[in-house]
Amino acid sequence: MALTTLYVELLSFACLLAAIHGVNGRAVNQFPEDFLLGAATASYQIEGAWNEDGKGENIWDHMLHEHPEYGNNGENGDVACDSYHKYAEDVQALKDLGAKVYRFSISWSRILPTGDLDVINQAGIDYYNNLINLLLENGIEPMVTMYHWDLPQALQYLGGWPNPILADYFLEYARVLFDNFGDRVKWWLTFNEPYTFTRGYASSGSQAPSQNAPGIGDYLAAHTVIRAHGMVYRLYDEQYRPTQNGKISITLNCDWFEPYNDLEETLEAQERMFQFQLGLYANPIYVDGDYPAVVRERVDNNSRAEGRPRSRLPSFTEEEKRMINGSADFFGLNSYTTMLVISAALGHSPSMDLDCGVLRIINFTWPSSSAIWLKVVPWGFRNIVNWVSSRYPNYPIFIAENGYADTGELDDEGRISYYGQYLAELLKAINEDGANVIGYTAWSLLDNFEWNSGYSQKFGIYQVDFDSTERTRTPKASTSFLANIYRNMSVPEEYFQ
Ligand code: GOI
Repeated sequence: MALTTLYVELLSFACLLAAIHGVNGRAVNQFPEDFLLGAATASYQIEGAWNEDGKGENIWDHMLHEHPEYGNNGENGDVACDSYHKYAEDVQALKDLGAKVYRFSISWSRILPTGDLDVINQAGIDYYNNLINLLLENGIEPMVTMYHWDLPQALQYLGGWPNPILADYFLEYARVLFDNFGDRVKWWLTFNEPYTFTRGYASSGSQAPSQNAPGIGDYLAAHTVIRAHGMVYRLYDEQYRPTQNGKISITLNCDWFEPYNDLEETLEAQERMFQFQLGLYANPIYVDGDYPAVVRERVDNNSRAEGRPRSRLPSFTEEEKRMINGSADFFGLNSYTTMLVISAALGHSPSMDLDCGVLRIINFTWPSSSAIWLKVVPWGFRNIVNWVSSRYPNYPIFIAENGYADTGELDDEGRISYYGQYLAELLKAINEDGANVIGYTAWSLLDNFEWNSGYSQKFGIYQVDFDSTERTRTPKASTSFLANIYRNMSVPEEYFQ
């Protein structure tokens, strides 16, 4: 063989290697060895038993009982998947899926029916102890969300999250969780998607508690939530980490925002959208203890123009900034889709929409799901993971939610295609772009109560028969598809072509 030929051969061999292997020498379709793959749920969406064994009323119970018209055909979470009684079947489903981690949430009012320490409901503690112990017996790590939107109604009577005292109540609740479960739970998330649930103080008819105070109540709620998160992180760090040695963070939601065109003002709008949705929370926690400059400036200016004596966006004290800055062990991210963004003066005055000044557009030419907001845009997932990885470096990322909605069929080709493509893009971000991602919990283990959409939108890897009192769980086609990925720790190569 001529030397030149050998050289060409070597060169093409090297190219082939580069195609198969990413930046870190692992095949691009392979997850890192210690990567945690699993599934997620939330208390109100699956447990049911809304008033059993001493559980107190929460804001979703309250809102949907008072206002069934805010739900889908009057549906609510009174029974849901009945996981309060059927948790052993959920654990079996996780085991069959080959999940290494189960992300679930604890219902605050099942543990503390009044939200305070005057009543501690032992039946509630027993329920979560049974679940946690069964998970561990089956080799599945519990990841606990402390708050997935189900505030004790008793605390809403105090005004809910806009009332700063809620941070103190949340701290005491967290202490009860660490005391009772922290010996076995090593993964904690304080809040799920504060951007989403603080909408409950901005408008009525969708998110509980349905309080109409746009541009004021939502910022006040966010402020309390960020303080509460920081306080709980410091509590864990100082009093529990030395003996319990777990990890604690928050999970924030952000989809990819694709600029509608390449005008400078559109690129600025894209940046603003990221900062008003993600930066509002991530900047204080992961950057410098304070709100992003663009958010501070725009809300302050608008507040002044409205003739107010103070900004609608509160300020942290220097002590609070120090407490909040760096209050996370990793970056929890929920992401589902991509939207187009363009600069626009929209929304009523006052409102966060008007402060932000960005129109989000659903691109109806992209492949759809059964949820109008959820378009299947796998490349956007790679983009948002890389955006988070570069803007908030030094923090490993845990994808706490990602999933697809359909109408519940067992032969769920759409879900298979979604997970195949999205996980392939996630692997490209990890293995080709160098993002440090440590885990992924698919939303959701089960078809469940999808908030305002009730039982009409199905996100489950397992089907649940809501017409049967048994709430029978049945694997879908996607169950074995994901089980293969979870077992092999790799995504089939066809999703990389
Ligand atoms: C998670 O939230 C959540 O943690 C889980 O509990 C949940 O089960 C899972 O997702 C699945 O949903 C038409 C701007 C009406 C404002 C079109 C742009 C309303 C409002 C399109 C775009 C749709 C995931 C409701 C995050 C709430 C669904 C946040 C996704 C809001 C719309 C919009 C629209 C818009 N969102 N959620 N929405």
